[in-house]
Amino acid sequence: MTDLDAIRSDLLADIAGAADAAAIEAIRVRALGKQGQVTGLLKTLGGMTPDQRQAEGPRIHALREAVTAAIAERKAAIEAAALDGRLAAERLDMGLPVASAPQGSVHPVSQVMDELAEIFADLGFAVATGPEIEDDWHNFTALNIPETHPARAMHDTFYFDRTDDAGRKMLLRTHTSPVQIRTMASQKPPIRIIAPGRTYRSDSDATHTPMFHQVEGLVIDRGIHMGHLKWTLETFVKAYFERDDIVLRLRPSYFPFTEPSAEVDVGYTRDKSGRRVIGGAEPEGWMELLGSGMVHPPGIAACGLDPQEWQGFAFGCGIDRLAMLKYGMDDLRAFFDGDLRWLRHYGFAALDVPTLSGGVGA
Ligand code: 2U9
Repeated sequence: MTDLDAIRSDLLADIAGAADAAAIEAIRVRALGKQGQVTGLLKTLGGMTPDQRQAEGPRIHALREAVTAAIAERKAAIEAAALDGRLAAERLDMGLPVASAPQGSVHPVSQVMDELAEIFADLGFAVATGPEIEDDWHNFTALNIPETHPARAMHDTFYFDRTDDAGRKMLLRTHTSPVQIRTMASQKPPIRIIAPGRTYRSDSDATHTPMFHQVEGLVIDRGIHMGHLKWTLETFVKAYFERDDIVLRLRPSYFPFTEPSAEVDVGYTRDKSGRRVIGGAEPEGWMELLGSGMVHPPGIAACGLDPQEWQGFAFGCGIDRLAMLKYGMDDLRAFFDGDLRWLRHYGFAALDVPTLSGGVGA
């Protein structure tokens, strides 16, 4: 065996035996570094005669290539083994059962609020919020509700026994309308918002609770008329009840903040067992669902807008009632009792896709 053959087999054996990245790097420096063994051999070529160089050159270069290739191969094998080791050690078993069953459920009111936000987002409405502790100017005066209105009475509204810095009486908001007042005062039209949230009135029986949930909507834009109001409500009710054969009936009504105003009824039919079902092209009766109207022009002017240029419509309804009609609960009070059996029955899993029957026995 020549010297070169001996050097080659020693180096290749060392490379094959290298256990980790540091060992392989040490061999690379020893063989191919500036002072390395193979580099030294390459340097000897310069001092050789042309004949010697012709004979030795290819052999030394072949040695360098063999050592370089063996180092690269061993290095890749060491890195792959290290990665395999890490993958095995750090393995996450995604199929492992969770330590316990998922806890809790989404309350139907939260579910319906999500549905409302989604339906109205598709129609270009943003969700607006405001304080639940209000002053009587935002809750009543700005909405054209006079001092003598019964809703302002102590036995209908929860007042605090203090006033705010401007001397206004503080109260728990009786509707979400103050959110619309605040939005009109702080945003330039066009405005398209819904205001869902908690509201409070001194009321308590099977269909009224002191705290309940409302959603109100407001659109302010140029050229708005009752056709926009009717189309928007029809589109909403169809999307919410997930059927196209919905017939709405608008009845003249009165609200201090809208003129003209209309109660909106939805047509119902009956199923085989005689239960009322919302929808059907030929209604057998009507259920009151929403209040609505064109925003009273003086109200638009009070928010600093020219009512000749800007018009609007508004609507409102109870979220709890919407939930009851869609998901079949019959006692409003149970919504707020915190009874786990009720919540398990009517609640929704966090990732549930809302459907007509999703809340029942889900
Ligand atoms: C502004 C202008 C107009 C909001 C409206 C209703 C009709 C309505 C209640 C009925 C019973 C909800 O469930 S309920 O408590 N609401 O019928 N709300 S129009 O109109 C507004 C609000 C704000 C500035």
